[in-house]
Amino acid sequence: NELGVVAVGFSGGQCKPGVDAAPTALISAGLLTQLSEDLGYTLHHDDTVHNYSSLMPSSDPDYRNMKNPLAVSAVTKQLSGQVYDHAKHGRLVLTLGGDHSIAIGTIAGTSRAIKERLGREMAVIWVDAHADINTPETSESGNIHGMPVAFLTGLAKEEKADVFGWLGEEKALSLKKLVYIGLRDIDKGEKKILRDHGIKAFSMHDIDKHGIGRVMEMALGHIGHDTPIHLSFDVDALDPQWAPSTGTPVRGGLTLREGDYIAECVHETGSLVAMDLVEVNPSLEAVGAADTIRAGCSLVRCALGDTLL
Ligand code: DIR
Ligand code: MN
Ligand code: MN
Ligand code: MN
Repeated sequence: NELGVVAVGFSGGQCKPGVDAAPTALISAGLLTQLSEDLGYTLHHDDTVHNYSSLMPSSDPDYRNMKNPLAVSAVTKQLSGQVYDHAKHGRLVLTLGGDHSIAIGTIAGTSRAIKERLGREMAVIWVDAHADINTPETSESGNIHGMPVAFLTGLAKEEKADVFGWLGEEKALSLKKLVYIGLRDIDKGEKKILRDHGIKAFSMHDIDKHGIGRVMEMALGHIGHDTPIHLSFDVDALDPQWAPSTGTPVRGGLTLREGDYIAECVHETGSLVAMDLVEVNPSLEAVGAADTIRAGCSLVRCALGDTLL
């Protein structure tokens, strides 16, 4: 039960400060202690919340409509190496964000390690109110945390090495191995991408219609038995009632139990190889920060094997 932990204090994929403080808040709430003492993991952690300050460019003008392109690219490139170094040893990798742009690094790192170790393509379960599949051209905000899936799947391409060109030709993630859960705020350009490519997605409508139990059966059925799974969990998938302290809250989301249930089902597959928990922003909604942090800790514990009975 070896667990690699990477704490990423980075907020440059969106415009609100504070999301960089999430790893410290989650760790101070006892998350890592619970994972080692209650769940029995052997932790591999450098006891550092990385802010990648040495990688920050002195100037970072918008490029192809992207904000902070050099910073996000440099951080995610470095992070992909950190995650890869854990995953190549067969460790489960937990990354505490940070905004969701960091998934460019975590998924690139896990995907490469799984290909090398097992000769397999992994699947990604992306739990989020948003699809984060904008290309620089379809994005209305220019925020890269709305684009990670497009870069990872090759829908968005860029030659420049210092603007995600380092991702290279080989796709980190196949569109066929991607499943969304919890969607409810999708930009117009993203809807067209989801439709045109037939991407598997379970929106809040599907959860209302079938219930979370059936939705998880269908989502895991799509991925197929015995496929390594990277779970990328944006805390804004939860309803703001449970997780108000996040940059882009959207009403009508998952209950705390539905979120935990998703994580529990992924654990039960025995195929989880990595998890990201992102977009907790303790500086927003001061009153709700403690609830949001508590919800984040609960999601991680459930994905890592905590059970009710
Ligand atoms: C929006 C919001 N689709 C964008 N995305 C967010 O900026 O591209 N993702 N908030 O988590
Ligand atoms: Mn997201
Ligand atoms: Mn989101
Ligand atoms: Mn939107």
